Amino acid sequence: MKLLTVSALLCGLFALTAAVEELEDVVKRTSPPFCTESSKLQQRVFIFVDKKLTWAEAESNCVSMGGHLASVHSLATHNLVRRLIKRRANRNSNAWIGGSDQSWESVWQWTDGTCFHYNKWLTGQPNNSGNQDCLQISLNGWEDRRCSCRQPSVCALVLFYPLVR
Ligand SMILES: [Ca+2]
Ligand SMILES: [Ca+2]
Repeated sequence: MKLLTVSALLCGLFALTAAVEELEDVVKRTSPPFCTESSKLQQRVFIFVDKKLTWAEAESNCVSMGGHLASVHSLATHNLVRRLIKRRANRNSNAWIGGSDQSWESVWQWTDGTCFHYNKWLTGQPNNSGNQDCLQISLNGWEDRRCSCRQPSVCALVLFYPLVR
């Protein structure tokens, strides 16, 4: 019921971009200095964008909706995003999510500022082949890919911040 209500609300807001998706109870505790820890206190909604964009264009598109490319902090979230892609794309499409090592090679960061603790790299990845700095979520895991490639993407919008006393 909650999902339907939220979906209806967000569909109204973001009908141009994509269908609104799954809710996830996630994460956020402030933890200086470089990244923010996740917690179960935050709700996010994931949106599949079936337009072929570069990684930077995809992030800008997410920001224009008030979010970022999705960060993924658990196998459960990875699986949730994969289910979303399968359902919305009607195929097992690859997609951009919010990780990159553009700032420092081999130091992966999420565009939403959360800490990059969890990963689901496929065997042999990331390999930086031909200078690959952006994170693609593939069917069974993650790969680094050239940021200029164009493909669908997954945004995440924070719906709820708990009150901090
Ligand atoms: Ca790289
Ligand atoms: Ca690669």
